Amino acid sequence: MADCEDQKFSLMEVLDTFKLCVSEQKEVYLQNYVEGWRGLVKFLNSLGSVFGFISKDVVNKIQILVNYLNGENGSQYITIQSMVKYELDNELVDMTKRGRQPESGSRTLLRLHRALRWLELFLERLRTSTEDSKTSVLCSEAYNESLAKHHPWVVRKAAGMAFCVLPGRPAFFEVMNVGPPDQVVAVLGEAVPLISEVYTITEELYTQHNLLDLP
Ligand code: 1PX
Repeated sequence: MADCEDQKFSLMEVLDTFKLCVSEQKEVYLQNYVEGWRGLVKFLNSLGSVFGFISKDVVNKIQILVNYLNGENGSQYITIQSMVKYELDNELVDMTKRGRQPESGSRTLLRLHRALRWLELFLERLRTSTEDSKTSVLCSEAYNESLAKHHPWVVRKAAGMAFCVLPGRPAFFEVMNVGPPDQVVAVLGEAVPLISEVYTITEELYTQHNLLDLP
């Protein structure tokens, strides 16, 4: 029973995790970042097996990062800033094509980082949506503006098909588990700037080190 409860998504929980992500020095804690993504995976899983191929990819990427965090050089992976520095200083990142380091923390996090932009755009659209808005439309607009440009045709096609079976806005709000629609909108109003802050800090870090196109 307790396990079942553990699996239940709550937007508040994700919000709390993202709140803990950013340090006073504006560094991003990898542990909290990964926890935030774990929460989002719970949400995806509660939408049904059509989304399985997406959550599988996220779980795989979370696992790669967790392995670094728990590995012998875990102390270098406390923040994404320290991770990037450590991996670059030690030539642990494939910069132009995948080779000796195909699963560096930096390239793995970049995939989640791009997806975070999708999430930011999607949640903002959801926040300002009206009762008759279609989640599938909001979702694909956000996708086309962000992640889609990094995905090959076949992934875009599969994503588009998954969007079509998204529940409608009322059911979607229900799964978020925060109460009536006006409360969902209020929580989204809190969540979007937080996610946006984490996104911006990461984007600046990756821009500064010229890492936005890691293979
Ligand atoms: C309160 C609402 C919360 C909604 C939470 C939903 C979380 C969804 C998270 C989606 C994360 C997608 C991560 C994708 C990472 C990625 O780009 N991976 C690709 C590249 O990886 P590689 O290692 O090969 O370089 C990989 O090819 C991806 C495969 C899976 C397909 C990804 C489709 C992404 C669609 C995003 C929208 C999700 C819609 C969820 C509906 C709520």
